[in-house]
Amino acid sequence: MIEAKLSFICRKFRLPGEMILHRWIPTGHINTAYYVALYDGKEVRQYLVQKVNWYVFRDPVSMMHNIDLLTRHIMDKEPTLERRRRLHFHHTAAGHNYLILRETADGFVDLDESGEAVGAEPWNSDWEFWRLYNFIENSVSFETADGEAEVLRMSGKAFGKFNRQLRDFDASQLVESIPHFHDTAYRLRTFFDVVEQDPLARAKDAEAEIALIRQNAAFGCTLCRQIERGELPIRVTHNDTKTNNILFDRDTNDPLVIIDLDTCMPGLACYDFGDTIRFAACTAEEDQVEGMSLDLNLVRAYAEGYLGEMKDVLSDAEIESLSTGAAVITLELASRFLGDYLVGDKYFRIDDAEQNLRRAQAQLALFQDMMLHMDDMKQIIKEVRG
Ligand code: ADP
Ligand code: GN1
Ligand code: MG
Repeated sequence: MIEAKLSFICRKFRLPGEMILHRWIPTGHINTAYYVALYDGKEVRQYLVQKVNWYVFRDPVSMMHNIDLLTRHIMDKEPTLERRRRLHFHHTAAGHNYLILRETADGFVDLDESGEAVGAEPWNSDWEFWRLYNFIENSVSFETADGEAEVLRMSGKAFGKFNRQLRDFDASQLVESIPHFHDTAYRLRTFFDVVEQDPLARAKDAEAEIALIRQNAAFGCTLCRQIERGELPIRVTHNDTKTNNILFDRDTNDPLVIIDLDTCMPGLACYDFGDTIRFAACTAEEDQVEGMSLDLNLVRAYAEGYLGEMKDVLSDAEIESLSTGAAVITLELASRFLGDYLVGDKYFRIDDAEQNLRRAQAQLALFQDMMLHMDDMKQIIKEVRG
C-alpha cells in the first residue's frame, strides 16, 4: 500500500513521470522518509518523500512556514549556490509545501480537495502530513563519526556556518515547532512527573538512572538560569545537530546541505555545539552503553570547524557555555529517552522494547564522562579559539 500512497503523493505534488523505485530510509527517530525515483520516458528524477510525525510536531503547517522562511534566508545569502546544496520543497496545486491525506478503502483523500476538517487533534486521527523535496544525490550522512576527526571538523564547519548565516534572521518570525524543546528545567520537571506517575510500572527497571538524573538536575538547569539572568543571547539555532542531519558529498566529504530543519527555533549556540559533541564526539553509538566515553580528539576537531565560523560572533560567555551545553544536552536527552521508556515509547522510534532504556543509559554514561572531562573540554575550546 505504501507504493500506491507514494505514487498518489508524487501526483499531488505534480511531479512528471511514473514512480519506478521507492525505498524506506531507516535513519531518524521521528519522521518517516522514503527515497523515490520517477521516470518520464526521458529522465529519472529523485525525491525525498517524508511523513511528518504529527504526534511530535503539533502544528506542522507553521513548521513548514518556518522552513520556508529559513531556506529563503539562506538562499538570499548565497543566491548562486548549486541545486544540490539546498533544500527545495515542492508545492501542491493548492500552493502548499505539504499534503494532508487520509487513506480509505478505495484510495486516498486529499484534504484540500475533500473539504473535510482534520478535527481538533489530528495526531489522533487517520490524517497524515506529508512533504516532498529534492533528494540530494551522491551524498552520505554519518550515523557515527567512527573516530574520524575530519567528519567532526567538517560538521563543525557546516553547523557553524549555518548558525552564522542565521545570525541576522529575525527570530520573532518563527513559531516554536516544539514548545520548551531545550528548556531543560521544563524537561526535567516533566520527567520527574512521569517517574512519579510511572504508568507502566517500569521505573523499577531504571532506579539507578533516575537517581543519577535527580542528582544532576540542578546542573541540568545551568543554561536556563543563565538565560534568565540574560547572560546568553538567544539566537536562531538548529537544535538537532546530529551528524546524520548533514548531507556530505560522497566523494569529497564536503558538507553539502543541512537537513532536518524541523526544530530550527530560537535557542543557544551551545545547544548546536553540544548536540554534535553528544552524538558524534564519543566512542559508541547513541544506544550503546558499553565502551561509551567522550573522545577529546573529536571534540577538538569539532571545535576547530565550528569556531572557524563562529568565534568572532560568539561572546565570551557563549564560548564558556559550549562545553556546559554538551553535558546539559546529553543529560536532557537521557531524561527524554528514559521518560519515553517509562510512558511506553510514544515519541522516539524504537527497534526493540529496551532501546529507549539503553539510549538513556548510554547518554548517562557519556554525561558522566563529560563531567569528568569538563576542564579538558574547556581547555581545548580555549586553545582552538586562540
Ligand atoms: P528525521 O526527522 O526522522 O531525523 P530527516 O529529515 O533527518 O528525518 O531524514 C532522515 C534521513 O533521510 C537523513 O538522516 C538522511 O540520511 C536522509 N535524507 C533526508 N533528506 C534527504 C535528502 N534531501 N536527500 C538525501 N537524503 C536525505
Ligand atoms: C530526534 O529526528 P532526529 O532523529 O534527527 C529528536 C532530537 C534528539 C535525537 C536523538 C524532533 O532527532 O531532539 O536529540 O532524536 N528530534 C526531535 O537522536 O525530538
Ligand atoms: Mg534527522
